[in-house]
Amino acid sequence: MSLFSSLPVLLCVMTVSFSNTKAAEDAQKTCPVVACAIPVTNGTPGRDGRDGPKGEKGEPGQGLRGSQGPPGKMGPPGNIGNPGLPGPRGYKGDRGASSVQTFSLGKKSGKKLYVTNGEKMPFSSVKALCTALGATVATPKNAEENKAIQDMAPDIAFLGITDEVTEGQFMYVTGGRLGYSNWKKNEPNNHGSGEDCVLLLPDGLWNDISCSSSFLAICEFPS
Ligand code: FUC
Ligand code: CA
Repeated sequence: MSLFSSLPVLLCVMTVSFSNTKAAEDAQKTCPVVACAIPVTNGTPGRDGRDGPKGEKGEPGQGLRGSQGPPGKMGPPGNIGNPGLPGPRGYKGDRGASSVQTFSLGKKSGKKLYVTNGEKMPFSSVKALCTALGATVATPKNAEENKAIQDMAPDIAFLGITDEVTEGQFMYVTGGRLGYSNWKKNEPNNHGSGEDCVLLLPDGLWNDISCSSSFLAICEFPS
């Protein structure tokens, strides 16, 4: 094969190198050598164009509904509620120490200390009160102590003396027979259904009385 006969093939190959089909056709029309023996094939596809605008939202699908999702997060706390109803009444308070503190607790050397809460009560309660204080029921063992109790007592008071063990035989509740007494005239008389306890009257004299009657409680601490 001569160099001349191979030329049209080379030219045709050159024309199909254009980047678009229109340019290739034009080139084919203007090609000076039309007796091209080899048919020109289509070129490779061009690059993709840009994305088009977004389409409209589609209709809901017809498939099966999915399972329910988990519960959402807990919401914020609610507002504070209304005040509740009043509570039940409380228990009665104790007596407090004010009655004891009403009296001077200054204690002279060699003298008993007498204290009272100012309350009247049966003799059994007087004994219980004084025991609770670590004391005993006020009991004058001589005229001086009788006067000391008389001076501090704001009312008729029980003394720590009874004849509960043997009628007519008054003794100290702490034990022992009386070594001092200050009976009022015609006392003790064991009046009525019986009087086994002893009162210190405002004038300092004594009267026997029922132990279930209520009178002032006075306790004593030893000297
Ligand atoms: C006198 C006293 C009694 C009692 C009576 C009302 O008889 O001896 O204890 O107080 O009065
Ligand atoms: Ca009496």
